[in-house]
This record gives sequence, structure tokens and C-alpha cells, in this order.
Amino acid sequence: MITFFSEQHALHDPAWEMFRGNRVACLENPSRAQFVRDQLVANGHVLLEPDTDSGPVLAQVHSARYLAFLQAAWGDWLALDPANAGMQPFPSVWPVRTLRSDVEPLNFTARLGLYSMDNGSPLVAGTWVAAKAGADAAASAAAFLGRGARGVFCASRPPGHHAGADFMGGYCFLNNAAVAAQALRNRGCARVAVLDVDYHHGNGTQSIFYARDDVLFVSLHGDPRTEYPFYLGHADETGDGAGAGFNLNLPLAAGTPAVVWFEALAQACERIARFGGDALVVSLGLDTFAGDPIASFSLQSDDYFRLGERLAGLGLPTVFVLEGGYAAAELGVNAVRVIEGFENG
Ligand code: Q9C
Ligand code: ZN
Repeated sequence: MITFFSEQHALHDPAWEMFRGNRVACLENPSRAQFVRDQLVANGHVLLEPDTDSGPVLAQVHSARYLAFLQAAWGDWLALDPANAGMQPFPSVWPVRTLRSDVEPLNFTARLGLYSMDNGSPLVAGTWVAAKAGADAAASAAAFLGRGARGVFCASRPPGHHAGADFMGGYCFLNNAAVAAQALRNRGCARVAVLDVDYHHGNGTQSIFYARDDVLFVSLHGDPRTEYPFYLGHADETGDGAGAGFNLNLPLAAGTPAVVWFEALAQACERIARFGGDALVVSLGLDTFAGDPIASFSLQSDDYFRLGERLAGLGLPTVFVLEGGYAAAELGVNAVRVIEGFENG
């Protein structure tokens, strides 16, 4: 399958994330995309450099002030003190209930809090360039589908599905799946389905399209009562206003076996078939893998081929966007199984 891939992903290389009050190596690191690239090349798949500027689409799915903050963030951090070059900023204050989020503070780490949902989205010198290359891959994939391809893969990082219209979160900065879906809409698809199979609920994507009936969001994920992102992803979130009935969450208990996961996938596919859209975007998180260090489903590598086959059964032009998956050494094999299952289905 044609894959959009940029080496610029490696510019996002955080030194640490927080775990139990300590700094630990970041699970979302460049080796992930390198393993995916290596397996794609080893199996004869063609890599293309992203060739479409996602700028206009980013302005449709993210707020102007968030994009301005993210693009300028590293420069603003350095302007405070040149010694900040060797340090990762960390948010200081979050505008939770009763606090105002309409007035942007001048203080940098306060603004980082305003534009973050969590303490787990490390921002470094290359974050904007790497994230923008991923968004460009999503826009390029949408353009490529318009030229008649059946499926296209974006092997990008950092991931995107936790990023909302005006915040980063869960290692995500720009919502690549939302960019792909909106770019497909702009290119003449009247209705687009997004299926999110990452272990974690795609809160950013859900929220971006929650009031819209032209983009259906369907997600299978760990139950937010116990799993990240905790504050969204429940079954009773069905959409708002015109979007009522166009959001379907299928939360599954941590430890859910693969056979039950595939039953939920069948339910998700039924909803997408009933929607009858013109294209499909798959938020392809591979942290459902049994060997994943931060998740608790138990899919095996062969299950990913079956996943690809099931998705092909929907018969829709499909953009796959890489999301999570932290068993890095197996990530490439599992990603290739999905796209080869799709090509076989
Ligand atoms: N020390 C995605 O899969 N943080 N994001 C875990 C572990 C939340 C996962 C912290 C996990 C976010 C795209
Ligand atoms: Zn995830």
C-alpha cells in the first residue's frame, strides 16, 4: 500500500515523560516510526514524501490561537532563557472548572497548561515540524484517495487522536485523523466515517466532530472508567445537535479478550455500513497488542491481518493513520499486517 512517510517525525524526540512523579524515557519515540518504515520497505511497500500542505485544513479542525501557540512555542520557550534549549517545558496551571480559558496568559508554562489536557504531551524543539509533517501526510493521503486509490497509509508520529480543537494531550499535538476526514470532505466526499481502534478513546477526534452529521465517529477502546483519557469515551456520548446519533463509543473492560474485541469491531462496522459514507479514516492505534506496555487488550500479530480484512469488507476508500502502539519492535510487523489484510480483503 502507498504510504506517506516523512523522516521529519524524528525531530520530535522528547527526553522524558512523567511516570509516578519521576522522569522516564518517552514511550512515544522515533524508534516507533523507524520500525514501521523498515517493515514497510522490507515488504515492498512504496513510501512517498507528503506533498500537500495541511495548513488550510488545520485551520478548519484546530483553533487559530492553538495553532499559533504550538507553532511559536519553542521559540517562546527559548526567548525566556537561552538555557531552556536543553530543557523540556512542563505545564504549570490548567484552567479546570471555574477558571477562565478565554484570556490567554502571557506566562509560557501557564499557556502550556491552557493548551494541554494532561501532563503527558512532551513538547520539544522539533515538535511543530514533526507534527506538521504528519498532518501533511494526512492531507496528502486524502488527495491520493481522490485519485482512485483504495487505501493509503500515513506512517506518521507523533500521533493525533487525543488532540482537540485547541489542546494537545496523550502524546498528540495535531489531529491527523481529523485532518484526513476534513480534507476528504473538502475534496468532495459528502460524508466520511472515522473508525478509531486505538486502545485509548480518541477524545480529540470525537470532540472535533461531535456536533456534525457529515463525519461519523466510531471508537472501540478501553473503558474510560479505568483507562486513559478517563474523561471521555463513555457509551452514552452519542453526539450533539445535528451530530446526534453520529457518535458511537464501544468501551470495553481492560483485559477484554480478542474474540470479544472482534465482536465489538463487527458492531462498529455495522454502524459504518448503515451510515453509508463515501470514505473511511481509520485511527490505527496498535496498542491493542498483547505485548503493549501501557494497555490491556490482547490482540496477537495475526489478529491485525484479520482487522485489515474486516475493514476492507466495508468497501470504502480508506485512509489509515498511525496512532498509538508502544511495543515498538512489533509495531512495524503489526502495521504491515493490517494493510496487507486490507489489500487481501
Ligand atoms: N507513563 C496514544 O496512544 N499516558 N496515547 C500514559 C504512561 C497516556 C496514549 C503515561 C497514554 C496516551 C496516542
Ligand atoms: Zn493509544
